[in-house]
Amino acid sequence: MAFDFFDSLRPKRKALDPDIAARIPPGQTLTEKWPVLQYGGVPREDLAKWSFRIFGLVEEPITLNWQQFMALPHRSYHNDIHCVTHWTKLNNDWEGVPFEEVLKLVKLKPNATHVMVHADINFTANLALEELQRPEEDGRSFFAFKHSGEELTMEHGWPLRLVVPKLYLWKSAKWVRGLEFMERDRPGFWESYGYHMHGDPWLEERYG
Ligand SMILES: Nc1nc2c(c(=O)[nH]1)N[C@H]1C(S)=C(S)[C@@H](COP(=O)(O)O)O[C@H]1N2
Ligand SMILES: [Mo]
Repeated sequence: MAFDFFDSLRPKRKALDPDIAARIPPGQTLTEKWPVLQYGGVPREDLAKWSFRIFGLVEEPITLNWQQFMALPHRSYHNDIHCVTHWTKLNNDWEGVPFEEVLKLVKLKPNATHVMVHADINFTANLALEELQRPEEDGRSFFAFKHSGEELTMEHGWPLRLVVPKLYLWKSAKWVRGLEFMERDRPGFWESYGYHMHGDPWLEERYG
């Protein structure tokens, strides 16, 4: 092929370390920054009025206030996040409440198989219960309140967001306010606009 002068001027993409490359799902590009994405505005949360509701197919629905939620056990997590808009951000350090600790607060009815995550402002995301109960090595879901040692910023979900590390980030509802247990899958907000019901970045489950 002839020497392409213009091509020779383009910055060459640095070859990625194979260990890093193996962590980038198909169709994704690395970002160092953390883009902010949501439908609509950033809610003004008020911790004094904040509540977290667990309802649907549970024996006894419960509502926790902020103090009660924060009294649950905390853990740190390290993971990579993948947005359906093609960016991947590696090595996120989080502090959060394990999903399984929240699940312990209720007794599920035997027909509960799916969860609708409810968040401000009128945001929902659907998940299979199974997805939230993956083994530790597969990446556990959690309710994050810190990133990089700092409280979440308002745009990234302060005071609390869900993090579902194995799925595209749209499932990781910011400003999360509750869980509704269901007997079948139902589309959440983005899913009702054509996003995939599951959303595995490794399978490129972007649109349904
Ligand atoms: N409450 C709420 N959570 C949300 C959304 C939203 O519109 N509302 N958007 C989702 C989408 S589409 C993405 S890509 C991620 C973006 O998270 P980030 O802004 O922290 O990068 O948040 C998800 N969580
Ligand atoms: Mo998104």
